[in-house]
Amino acid sequence: MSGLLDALTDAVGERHVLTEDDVRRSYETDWTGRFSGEARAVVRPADADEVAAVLHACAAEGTGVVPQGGNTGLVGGGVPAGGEIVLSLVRLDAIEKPDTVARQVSVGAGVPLAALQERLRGSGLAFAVDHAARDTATLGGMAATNAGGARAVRYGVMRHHVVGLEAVLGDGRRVDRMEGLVKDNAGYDLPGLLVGSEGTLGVIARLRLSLVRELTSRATALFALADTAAALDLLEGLRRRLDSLEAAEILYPDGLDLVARHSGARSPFEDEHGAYLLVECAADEDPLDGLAAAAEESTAASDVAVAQDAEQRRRLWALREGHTEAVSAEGTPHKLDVSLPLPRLAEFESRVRDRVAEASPGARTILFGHIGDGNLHVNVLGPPPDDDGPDEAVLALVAECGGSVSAEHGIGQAKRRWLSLTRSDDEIAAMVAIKRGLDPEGILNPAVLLPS
Ligand code: 2HG
Ligand code: ZN
Repeated sequence: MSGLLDALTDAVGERHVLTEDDVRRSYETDWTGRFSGEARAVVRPADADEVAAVLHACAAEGTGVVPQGGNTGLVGGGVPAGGEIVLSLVRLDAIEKPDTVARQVSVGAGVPLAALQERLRGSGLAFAVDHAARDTATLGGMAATNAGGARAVRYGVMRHHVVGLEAVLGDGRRVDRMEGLVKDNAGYDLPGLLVGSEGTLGVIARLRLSLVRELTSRATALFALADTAAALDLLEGLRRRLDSLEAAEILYPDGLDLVARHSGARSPFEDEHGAYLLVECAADEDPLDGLAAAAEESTAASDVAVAQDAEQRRRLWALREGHTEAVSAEGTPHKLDVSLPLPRLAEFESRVRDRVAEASPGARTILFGHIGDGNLHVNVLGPPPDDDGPDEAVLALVAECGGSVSAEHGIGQAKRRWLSLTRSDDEIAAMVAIKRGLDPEGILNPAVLLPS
């Protein structure tokens, strides 16, 4: 053990090898509190060379390495299962000068999303992917998990905005594709392979990201609806008419009650409704008239609250973004982040609560999510963290409905058992072959994603 610690100290310096119990603790448990394991040490390299030195030291000892960004993950993908080294990327926090012609920027893997947003504000350029954990989630972690978020309905997910990256593979070899070539068909897309690989193939040290135009006018509205089918109906009309549609988020009354209880944020409607659709449009010119006209054309909504200023917009978003914290304030949730084909989404929503109740009588099932992408967040409260019953019930229904067991959070430790529900044996065998090719010693995130 001391041989490994000495080698890690040589690699990153004594100050950045953390071994004290209380210092390690915040790196050892994921945001949900459901996944936790003891790390042998937490190491914090400063650049790709130091990352490579850490991997080399761990490979020599056969010790697993868990890459970690801001530790906002929700599936145990960035915390140890027990005995690994946590490789924290937070010191790789440089943001280079954006290239305004290419509309690209190079960033260190440890840059928090909000830091990039702040740096770009007012520049005419913006980063397309956004989500509620923006203050802490790092761009490296977002790339490693192929994060989605609320604007995917317009811009797609992380994968669509990573032009290149610099990474160290499990066997110490390097991938360095930071030139920002939009067109580069010289062989396999190695950066593309690393995006979404959850730290199992390589450690991302830097990223070359594409940017979009900064849009300064926004219109936000919350629609009250009878049910999920009506929300999809309204969404269809809005998409047909509005190029400016940037977010379409579904909420339900029990989730809103929880948010009200824990944050005080209240629904703008007096009556309770079966479902709510939060919609945001962004454009150069004020998109409000277009949104209002499209809404009027639809007969799906029972009521609507339109934000008149930035404060009202913030309040509507607080109803949506307050869900994760409100759920966790009630206990340790089982988080099932799932994707459904849109034509089956309403059916899934109408059946999932009963399925959970059959598996875990008395459990509470809170739903919300990015309906425009067919992405629902199913949060189950009540069953103990180590009871897999509700997870099994939800994911089996997802498979029956033709969906995916992970939409945007990844497989992590949480859903490893169920990868085969939505991936064939041949596909998993191909993934295992890639893993063996890039990480032959199996040291990278060994408890995550693939079957053991
Ligand atoms: C969100 O959309 C995040 O807010 C978290 O993906 C979802 O807490 C969750 O289940
Ligand atoms: Zn989400």
